Amino acid sequence: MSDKDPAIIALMGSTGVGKSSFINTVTKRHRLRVGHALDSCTKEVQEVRLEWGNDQRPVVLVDTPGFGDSSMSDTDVLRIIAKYLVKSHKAGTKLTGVIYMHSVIDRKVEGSTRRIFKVFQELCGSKHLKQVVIVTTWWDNVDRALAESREQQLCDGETLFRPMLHDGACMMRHEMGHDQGFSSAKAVLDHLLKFSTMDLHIQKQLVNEKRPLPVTSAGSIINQDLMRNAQRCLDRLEVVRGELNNTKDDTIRRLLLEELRELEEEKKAIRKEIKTLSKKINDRSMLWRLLGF
Ligand SMILES: Nc1nc2c(ncn2[C@@H]2O[C@H](COP(=O)(O)OP(=O)(O)OP(=O)(O)O)[C@@H](O)[C@H]2O)c(=O)[nH]1
Ligand SMILES: [Mg+2]
Repeated sequence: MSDKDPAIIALMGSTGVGKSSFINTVTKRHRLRVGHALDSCTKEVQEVRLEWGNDQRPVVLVDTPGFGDSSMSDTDVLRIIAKYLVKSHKAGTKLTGVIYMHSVIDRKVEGSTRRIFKVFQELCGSKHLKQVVIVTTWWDNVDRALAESREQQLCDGETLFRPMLHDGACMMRHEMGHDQGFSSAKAVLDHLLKFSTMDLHIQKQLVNEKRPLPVTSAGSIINQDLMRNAQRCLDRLEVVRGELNNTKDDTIRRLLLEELRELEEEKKAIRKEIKTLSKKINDRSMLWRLLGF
């Protein structure tokens, strides 16, 4: 890498944790749109270029759509991120660091948070974890002692951040403080800019091994969830249809018909997600055959 090549740092995480805000803080300008209501905000990958530090080092911060979006599935988000990573890998522009953002406002670390982090973990792989920082946000919105105890739990929990931290990633805080968060964001960037470039696990799997997205380590987590949901949906459809055939009670029939309608909608949504995850027709028809869709 020459000195002129920009250092590329990607930001990932759930929707609303403050990825776009972090970039705006770093640039000291409102370059990216941030969310205001409950709706998710960033819908595509956006690169923000800047000159960083005394030596005006070129840096590109890569904003990504958040997982758990109100209008996009996690499959859509993973596909958008994967597409960007493949394109940049093929163009020979490698990443220098990755930031995973997590809000300390999350009272409980629920199933979806664990799943999103697992996808992220698999996307990174186990090499170069020194170049990954888990950044906690929203410190100003939670009682300090409570936020600190949550932070401790996040590091201690066997299944969440601990394995990644154990393998070299680090955890840092992004706090508003007296300068609207600039110094804490600066500390994160300065830390990552010490490293040279690297490939993420998913880039190797998609580009070098030419794997389709559903059979990458990250894609397969979403794929398995889709399969489970599809199976549950199909099983329930069968039960509801059976019950409809066996009952004459109008009230029960109305309820069953309502459930049938909802299940058909869910089946349609799962089918759409399979289509998103598996662009190649062969992978897709294999999945559909498997599910009897
Ligand atoms: N109080 C507080 N608000 C924050 C913090 N970080 C972000 N916000 C607010 O949270 C909202 C969402 O922030 P964004 O930066 O759009 O979040 P995002 O991670 O980019 O979300 P997506 O684009 O949907 O993935 C905005 O209104 C921000 O002002 C924080 O640390 N503290
Ligand atoms: Mg955003």
